[in-house]
Amino acid sequence: MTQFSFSLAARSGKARTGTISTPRGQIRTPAFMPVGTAATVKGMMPESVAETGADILLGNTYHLMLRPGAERIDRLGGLHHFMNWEKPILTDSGGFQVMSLAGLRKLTEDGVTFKSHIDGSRHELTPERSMEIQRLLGSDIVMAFDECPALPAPKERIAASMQLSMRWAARSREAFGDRPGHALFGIQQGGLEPDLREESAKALTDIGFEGYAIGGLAVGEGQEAMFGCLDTAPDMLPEDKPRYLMGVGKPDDIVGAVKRGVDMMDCVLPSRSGRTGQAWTRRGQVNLKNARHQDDPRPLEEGCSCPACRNYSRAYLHHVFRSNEMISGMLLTWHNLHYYQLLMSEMRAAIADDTFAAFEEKFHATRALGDI
Ligand code: PRF
Ligand code: ZN
Repeated sequence: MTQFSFSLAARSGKARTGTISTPRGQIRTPAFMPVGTAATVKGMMPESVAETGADILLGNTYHLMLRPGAERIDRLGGLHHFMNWEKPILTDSGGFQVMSLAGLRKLTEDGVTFKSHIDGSRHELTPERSMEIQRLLGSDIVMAFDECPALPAPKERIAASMQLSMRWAARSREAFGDRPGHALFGIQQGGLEPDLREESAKALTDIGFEGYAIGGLAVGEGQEAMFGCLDTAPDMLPEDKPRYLMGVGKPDDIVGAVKRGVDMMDCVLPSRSGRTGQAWTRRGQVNLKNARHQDDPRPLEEGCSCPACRNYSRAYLHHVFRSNEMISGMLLTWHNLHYYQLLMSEMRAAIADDTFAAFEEKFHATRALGDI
């Protein structure tokens, strides 16, 4: 059986391209993971998600433990079978979602207790329970249980939270055990403080993980501050392991992160904005809600091979959005995920050719032209 492994094929500056191999298939890096929170990428059939070029999806411990329940998914054959996605799945560990979604929360050394945002019922998550849930789901890449403090926060608060996350990382490693073909990723924390990021990276590498995530960013600090942190944070993590920037981002965030040595990312943006009439193209963001599209027979993006652009006009996409038709979110989500995956494949090719700087220049020049 294929074990979990990562091999780097090429670099261009700090940008890297390679392949993660798992028993469920290969993940080409840099990789973008569409978000399938509730065992579905909203508005897309899984085969369509695969057609956009996605090699891996992200699922959520928090949502699935509350509904339909991890034990139930296990009895029904695991998350891959349940949602009809046989390629790799990475699951987030739950702590971040508890902090952003749950009602009434209590954080202790042991873990976090909280009230469900769905029905108000009480639940507990600890590193051990998070590892158990992610095992029941059948996740291929399991994330360590961590805490992500809201920024800005005083440095002492960020330091204490990071140190708690590092103790939880050690408990996650212990509870995960030995599971050939499955990987456990540690999560670096430490806010925007380089010395705390260093301390966190050292704690994680001492424990030892199959991959390393950069957590605690894209929480409202802005792109400049995030890039400032990413100028050094990826270099603190082992070179021979995948680096995953959690919850990022817009297309220009993704290009900037890859430039700084990030290999994997996930974000709800392409799917969520598809449901609110927002499209992402080479020329930047397009709002299909805008009346300027109502008589426009042209496709959303000239030259795009996705079904929304091949078969429909801007006028139609505008009409179905205005009419609240389900196909609106379906078509725009498809286009957005297609564009994100195209962006990733172009970056992989540019890194392989060692022309990433030229790619980046063209990426920004095309966006500067604006829509139309
Ligand atoms: N930790 C976890 N999940 C996350 C984050 C984190 O810090 C972020 C931060 N952008 C998104 N998702 N476990
Ligand atoms: Zn398209």
